[in-house]
Amino acid sequence: MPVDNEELRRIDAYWRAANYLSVGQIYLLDNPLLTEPLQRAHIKPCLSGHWATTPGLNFVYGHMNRVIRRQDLSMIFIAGPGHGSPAVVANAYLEGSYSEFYADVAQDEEGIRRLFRQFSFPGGIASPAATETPGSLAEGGEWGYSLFQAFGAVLDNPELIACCVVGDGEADTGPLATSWHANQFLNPRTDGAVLPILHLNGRDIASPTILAHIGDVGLESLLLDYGYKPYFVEGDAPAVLHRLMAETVDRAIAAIRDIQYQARDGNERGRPLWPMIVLRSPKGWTGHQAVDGSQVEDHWRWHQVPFGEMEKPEHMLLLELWMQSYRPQELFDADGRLMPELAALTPVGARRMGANAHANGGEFLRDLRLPDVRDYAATVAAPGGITMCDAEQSALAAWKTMPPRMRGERRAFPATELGRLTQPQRKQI
Ligand SMILES: Cc1ncc(C[n+]2csc(CCOP(=O)(O)OP(=O)(O)O)c2C)c(N)n1
Ligand SMILES: [Mg+2]
Repeated sequence: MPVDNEELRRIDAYWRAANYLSVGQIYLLDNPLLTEPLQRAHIKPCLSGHWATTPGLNFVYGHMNRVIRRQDLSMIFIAGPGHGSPAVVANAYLEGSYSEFYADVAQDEEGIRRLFRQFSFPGGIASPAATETPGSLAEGGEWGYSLFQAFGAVLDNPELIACCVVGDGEADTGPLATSWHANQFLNPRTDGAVLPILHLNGRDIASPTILAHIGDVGLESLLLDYGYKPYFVEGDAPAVLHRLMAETVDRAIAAIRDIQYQARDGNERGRPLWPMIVLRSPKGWTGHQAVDGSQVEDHWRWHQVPFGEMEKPEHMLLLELWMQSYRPQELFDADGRLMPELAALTPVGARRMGANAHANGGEFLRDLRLPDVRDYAATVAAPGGITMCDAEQSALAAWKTMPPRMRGERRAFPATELGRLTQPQRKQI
């Protein structure tokens, strides 16, 4: 479906709103709508948080909202760079799911003040995205597991799509580097899909990352060999990138649907090539290029809090100019409510990524009804194990096991199947 300019203009405004709320969470205690000139008393005494990954996460979230709304998708958002929690929280707030979970953080000026104050603050919320963040499965402070979590989430959930942002530094870790192979466990007939977004912002904290520096040709061959068709979205001019991203996301979702339709119609064509997106954007995008004469954009100085020492008037001015550059008066009305034309950009109800039941712990909880282990007590002379064969079948069907040595089919085995195998058969897989 073609993307019209008016829609892109509004997506850009939504992105600015998310960026504004993200900077505010890192810096502000008060004066949330900048209705008066910033003063030291409006700034947190101790600054913490991560900015540089945040504009990229906001960019992806806004574009996923667009495709969810248009195609009525069930999608969850997994942030590998979960240290960019200001983005995850800002988007849950903008779509309304945050205020539904936390009524005191309402969608008005006082709610924005509380949203800002609570971030990484005594008695408030953690600095990384965590399970307390609506729609967040990950404990985002721990780097490296996002992709594997995404694949786990879609097993046996044929309608679900997990959008998983992978940081390029994260991609250099052992757990993440091996998780690419998890697409081999997906059955497009019975499982959902993962849409990985490899976010190449060039660095982890300070060091250049491997995948950002092997060139597009090398990266494409690597990803193709892993079973992905990468679509590249690269640049730093927002207007250009919004169009490219919107068109690319549409193509990627169409490719996922094609793989699933073929498989579900019984027309599997061998191992599918799953779509993914490579997003190359600057680290610290939309912030200042330099502070005190030192480069910060696209630089490690942007990774956490780009500048402190807020008693310096020139730093106060930098912060004010930075936040005003998002033009908050165009984004929020005088009461602090998101402008209706921007609020209309989010999906509604359970389609909002912050409200999707698949990513909100507890909504799908059911007890695993296992037999009493004491019934299996036995005196053993050497270390042994407890049989799972008699556990209730429905509990075992949900329990997936990936045997480490696989000579046969590459897939996740329900424990029910493993339970039926004889010892020699188990050795075969
Ligand atoms: C297992 C683990 N090791 C180290 C860290 C510390 N850490 C936090 S963010 C970060 C760099 C992240 O780089 P990248 O994935 O490229 O994300 P970016 O911020 O560049 O988007 C590191 C090393 C961590 N959170 N978890
Ligand atoms: Mg990075």
